[in-house]
Amino acid sequence: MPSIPESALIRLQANQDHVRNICILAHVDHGKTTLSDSLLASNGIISSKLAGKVRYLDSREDEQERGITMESSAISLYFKIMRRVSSQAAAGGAPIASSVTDQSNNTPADSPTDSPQSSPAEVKKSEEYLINLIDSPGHVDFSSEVSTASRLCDGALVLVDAVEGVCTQTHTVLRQAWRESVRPVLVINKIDRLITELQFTPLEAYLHLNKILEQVNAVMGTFFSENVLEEDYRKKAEQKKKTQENVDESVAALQDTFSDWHVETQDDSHIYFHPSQGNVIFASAIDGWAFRVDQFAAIYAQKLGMKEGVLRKCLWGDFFLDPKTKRVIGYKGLKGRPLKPLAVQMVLENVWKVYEVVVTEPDKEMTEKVVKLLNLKLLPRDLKSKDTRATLTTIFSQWLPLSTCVLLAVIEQLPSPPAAQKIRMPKMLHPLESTPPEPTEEWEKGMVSCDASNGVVAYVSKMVSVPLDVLPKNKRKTLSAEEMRQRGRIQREQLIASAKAAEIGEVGVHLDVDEVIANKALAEAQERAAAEELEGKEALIGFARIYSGTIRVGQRLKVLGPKYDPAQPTLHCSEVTVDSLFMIMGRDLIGLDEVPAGNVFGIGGLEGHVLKYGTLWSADWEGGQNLVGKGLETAPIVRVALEPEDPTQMAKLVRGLQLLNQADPSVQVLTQETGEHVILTSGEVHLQRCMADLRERFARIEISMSEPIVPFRETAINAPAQLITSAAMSANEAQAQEQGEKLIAKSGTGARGTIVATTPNRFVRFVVRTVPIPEELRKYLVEHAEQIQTYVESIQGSGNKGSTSPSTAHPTADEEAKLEQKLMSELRPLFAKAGDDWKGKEKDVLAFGPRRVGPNLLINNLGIDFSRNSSGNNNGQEETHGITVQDMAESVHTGFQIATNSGPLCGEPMLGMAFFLNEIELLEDTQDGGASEGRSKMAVTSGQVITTMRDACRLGFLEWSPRLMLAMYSCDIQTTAEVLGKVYAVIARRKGKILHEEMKEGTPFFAIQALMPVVESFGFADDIRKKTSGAASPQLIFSHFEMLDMDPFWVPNTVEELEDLGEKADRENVAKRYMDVVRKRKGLFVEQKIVEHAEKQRTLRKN
Ligand SMILES: Nc1nc2c(ncn2[C@@H]2O[C@H](COP(=O)(O)OP(=O)(O)OP(=O)(O)O)[C@@H](O)[C@H]2O)c(=O)[nH]1
Ligand SMILES: [Mg+2]
Repeated sequence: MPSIPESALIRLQANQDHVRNICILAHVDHGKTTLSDSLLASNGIISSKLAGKVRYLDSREDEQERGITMESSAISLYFKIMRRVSSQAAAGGAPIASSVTDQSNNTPADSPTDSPQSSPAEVKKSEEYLINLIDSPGHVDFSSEVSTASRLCDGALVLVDAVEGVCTQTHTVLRQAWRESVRPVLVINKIDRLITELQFTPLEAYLHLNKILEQVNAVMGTFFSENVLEEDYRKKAEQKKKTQENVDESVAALQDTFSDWHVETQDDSHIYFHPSQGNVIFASAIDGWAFRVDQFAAIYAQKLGMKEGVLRKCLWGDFFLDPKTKRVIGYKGLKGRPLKPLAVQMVLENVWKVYEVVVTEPDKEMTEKVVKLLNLKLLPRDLKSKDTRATLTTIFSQWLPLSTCVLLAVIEQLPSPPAAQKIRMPKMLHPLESTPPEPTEEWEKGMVSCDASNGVVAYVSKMVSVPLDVLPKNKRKTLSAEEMRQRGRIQREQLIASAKAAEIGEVGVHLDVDEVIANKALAEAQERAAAEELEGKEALIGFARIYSGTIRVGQRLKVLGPKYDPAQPTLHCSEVTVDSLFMIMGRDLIGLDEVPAGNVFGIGGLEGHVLKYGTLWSADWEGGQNLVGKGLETAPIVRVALEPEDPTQMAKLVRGLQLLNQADPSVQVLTQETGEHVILTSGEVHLQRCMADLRERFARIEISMSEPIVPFRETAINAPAQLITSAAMSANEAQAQEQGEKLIAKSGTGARGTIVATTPNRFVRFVVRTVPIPEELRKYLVEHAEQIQTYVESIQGSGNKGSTSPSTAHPTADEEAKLEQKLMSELRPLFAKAGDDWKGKEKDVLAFGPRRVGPNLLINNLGIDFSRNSSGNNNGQEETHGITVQDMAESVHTGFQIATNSGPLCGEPMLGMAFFLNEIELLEDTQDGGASEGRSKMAVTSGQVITTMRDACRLGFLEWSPRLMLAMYSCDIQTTAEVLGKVYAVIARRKGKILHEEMKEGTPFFAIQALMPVVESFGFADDIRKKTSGAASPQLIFSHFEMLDMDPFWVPNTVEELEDLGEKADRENVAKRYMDVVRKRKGLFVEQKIVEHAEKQRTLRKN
């Protein structure tokens, strides 16, 4: 097939109604890249024979090797359809579709719907479309790529494996699409597996497919009801506010009931998938076919003499064909007769038949019959071919071509940029409002109407690193055959001319044979040198979507960073000149002069201005709006320290890390206090990809990598405490502890965990009690981290606008009050349940920690207002040297933050500890006799309060029985029954726990869900793949922290224990092992016996 000229694609960019921006989303390995292959083949980018085999968009070497996509890639496709313009077409007749098929090529028929209905009276009108397609990775490590892709698109093809059904990532991607108002079309892929692998009959397959549809629709249903409930809550809150302002309560009650009715009557039918609505495609990407049931409706309508529209509605569901009357009947009309649903009889059986005669029970004669029946034209060569799979693909490529079906569904079902932006933009700009207001600002109008003549608004969702030699300006021009012939001809003529001139002895001829040859060689050498210089260098290109205006090369634009806040328009904002624009074609880029609104494109010249994502804004407009959205990033959990093998190459590594940080939205690059360079990645596969990138592209040096560093949490429980040895503290801390024994000590009289502490200058004395937070409350704090963060930010934000996180909408004072009210009302019962000490204390929570938002609490138990703000009027508190206890608030708080951020076990953050500040007093100055006054005294004291508070919190913590908490992965594995035992063995060896195991109904597959400590998970995926010969592959997602119920300080103490276990304790203390590894890494003191049993070595070998 011919490849599409670039000019055709560029021309279509301006025709907004004929543009579609779509992405392919699915669980890992459900066939996204394979499906995109067939679409590429339809544009002649790859040969159709190779479609489904090359996985063209997996252009990285490691992607091909591992067979999974790691980076999303984009490509622009051209699609042409012929529409029948006739009265029939107006009534909903199917268009004739054809991707640009070369008619001279050996593919005689374009489409299954071509022949049955066309009549000479009909006029055919061709329509051209541009489809910007993004293939995304399905592996959970790369889920940030899904957020990036869905932000840029208006529609999505959501793939589901017909055998595996709805998996974890299917759920995630559907949610992401829903959140971004991206309209989905469902593709149930790998139907061939139902035929060849599971050997289902068409009826069994039909029931199975229905089950999958139900599963997907159930997922969609939950999103819808969540939305409705949320909106309902918002509406009620608004109404309540109104009624508080004026009318009496009876009316309010009435309104309440009305809103309840409203919920029930909301129509949700449009969100579900049903084959009769045309939003479900059945496909086998590997065999290159796909269909929607309406294709069959077009064929059978004529045969049965029915209206196509009617038949389309009956082709899936409980509808049957009465053999006597030849009428379609419902379930009731069956009257016990064993009829098959129309979907089975008219659709699936046909597909099954083709597989039967070609693959499962090959029969040449039958194949020929079927081919004839389907009105296809196959070459005898194809029919005779021994390769049954090839015959199958040839038949299907004519009968049910995948690209035609999928692209047609995209065009019919998914919205064009103007249609999509009308709905998506208001939601994106006003996420907190149920009915977004009419756009008033110029930019808002431009975005909503997708107006190419307005000012520019674009969103860069990702920076992509491309080799410099791919850029159009650097590309060696590939000459067409004609151009090459032309060049050869000129060179030959020159040679002949010079030879002639030499013959007649003409002087003044400049070109002789040698010169021409030398010139040619020189030109080639120059070209080569230029190419070599570019080789290995990378440029960063922004991957963007333009919502309004037309962007041109040379134009000046404002770049708004992710932290941009309209309230402070000068911060996080810079100006750039657009250096170049590109259409992204997989591995290739096509240079463009301009890009109109509604397209996905690449943009150069942003390096140094955009780190990972940002908004482009017309330079003419004042202010701006931040379009950064919330993604579904998995928390980066695996961290490793890196260093170059050759220490002199440090600069290269640093530069490489910078590039990596820019090119990958979900990696975090840090430099630790120790000077180590650390990267945080979302999982092992992600880590491997980052390392490959660094080694081969960004740094191009050998890099050595530390063992993965896994986070732990420290907590304590109410159990008998072990004797704490100095291992709990570093040598320094222990020493300080000894010296300061009198300053920080446990209270002899107070309850467990009470510490009395005095600052070294003996000016401030306080009593703080550490208590483990009861289970329920702790769970709440962990699960509602996001809510707490919003709350904390809103309090900070109101006092200090601008330092808040880069959210698009700032909560107003009203919303702040609401946030607080909600949080308090939820905390109250939990505090009340926690015990007498806790009751009513939710109002006195001074801070959350660590990082001001974590799951530990600092509680004011002083009975006075203890906050910095109130220090102005010192509430009659005692005052010494002009300093009040309130002045200490900040330092106490900081001490608490430091302690919770790095606990006493191994310097990891605490989880679930509360610190009650019971007393604080300023003592009479005893040391310096009041010499240092006011500010300097304050400075010294506040520093000392921080450290004293920190140590007091740590010591208080150790009064309880300490525990380590392990980061846990939740692990989903699909596997067959044969290797189930092996899977269990691998999980058990890695200290995993099986949560549940379920047989997937109707399939020989088991779905296992397990939990596994992250620290034990390295190499797990490879291990399990090896042990099961690739039959099982796990998906690991960080789930939560779980307590390892083992005291890291436990040693056999009592006589019984010593008797039972011996001095060494045969049972290894796993908690201690984990703790010591971390302490060793951090350079903290580790108590370790180097020689356990110094016995004489014996040789066991007998003579
Ligand atoms: N039997 C069968 N196998 C298929 C089909 N489509 C894809 N596959 C196979 O499924 C495997 C995964 O296909 P990919 O296209 O790489 O899947 P993907 O969704 O792109 O995977 P990620 O990008 O890693 O998430 C490959 O081995 C394909 O050959 C199909 O329709 N039928
Ligand atoms: Mg893929």
